[in-house]
Amino acid sequence: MPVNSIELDHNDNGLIEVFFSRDVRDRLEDAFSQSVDLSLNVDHQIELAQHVLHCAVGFEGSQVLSRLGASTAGEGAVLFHIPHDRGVHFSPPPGKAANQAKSTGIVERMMLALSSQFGFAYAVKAEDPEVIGHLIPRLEAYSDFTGEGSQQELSFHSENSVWRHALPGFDLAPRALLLAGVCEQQVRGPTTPIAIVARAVKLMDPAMANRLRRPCAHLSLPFRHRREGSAKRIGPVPILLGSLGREELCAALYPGMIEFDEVADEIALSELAAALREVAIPLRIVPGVCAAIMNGAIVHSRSSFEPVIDAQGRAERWVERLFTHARPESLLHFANRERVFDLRLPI
Ligand SMILES: O=C(O)CCC(=O)C(=O)O
Ligand SMILES: [Fe+2]
Repeated sequence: MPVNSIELDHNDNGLIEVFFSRDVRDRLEDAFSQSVDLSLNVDHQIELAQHVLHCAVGFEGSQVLSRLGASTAGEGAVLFHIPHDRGVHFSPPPGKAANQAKSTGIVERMMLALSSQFGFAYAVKAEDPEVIGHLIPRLEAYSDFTGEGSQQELSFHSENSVWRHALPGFDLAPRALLLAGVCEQQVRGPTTPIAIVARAVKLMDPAMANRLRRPCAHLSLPFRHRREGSAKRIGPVPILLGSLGREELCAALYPGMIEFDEVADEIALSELAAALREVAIPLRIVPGVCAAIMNGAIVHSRSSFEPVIDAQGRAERWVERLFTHARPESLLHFANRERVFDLRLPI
């Protein structure tokens, strides 16, 4: 069995970095090198990838991973240094499958393998057709507030916040998200800062923080989830959840996503936003890293950038994203195929 297959580095800012030994990296790179097709047999591919990872890291390594996944170690922000696909310089052009832009599937299999520690891997149909989504800047989405946009900063947000409240009793928001780099925009590429919400709340006036614990906010559905004839927002709901020192933020702070009835609540949110910027951990999601982020305890953002896109529409930046859920039976109320769920608000 491999000894010291995994090493952890605890940063003062709260981020835990995970390094696999040379031997483990080589084994994973070998075992995961075949190209990937996520249109079929996703359960099986996840089980296989997880088995390979566990065999590579051994029992002690698996223990380390499961503690990170259970959040009993750390504050919910983990950066895995992973083997990755080599020689990939561009994303697939619009409309083309990811596996046409590269011949190996190392990043996807690493994400599938790691996802099991954080829950049940899935995607939301309104955003992604397969369990792993592709965050690629597109010219037609240049000024959108989505993962395909680039001109606008995506301010701090938790993912799919509305789905935490939309069906009372069913938390349909991801427990965690994994973000991994496939290729990188070399010049002036974006950053993906993250922030530990509890650390930010500690910097706030407690009375202001308490305002956000009241049902004070109306949350809009993410842009791509909105449907003709269906509600476009829910609320009022609290946006700061949880006990002192372990707060979670359930909101998206970019324009158009949140409305308050009282101006004082808006001021409280700007105070929180400033505190989040103060504790922010600068990350770049580039080849060789996979960030695992507990959704809510950690919020993430993406800086604005000018995307580099060639004449065929291929971007230099390509990030992959996967959600995990803690209670998949809640998702099973919705139509699904290969772990992609068609979430809908009740009429
Ligand atoms: O592109 C990134 O680095 C993150 C994008 C993001 O937060 C999103 O698509 O929700
Ligand atoms: Fe996001």
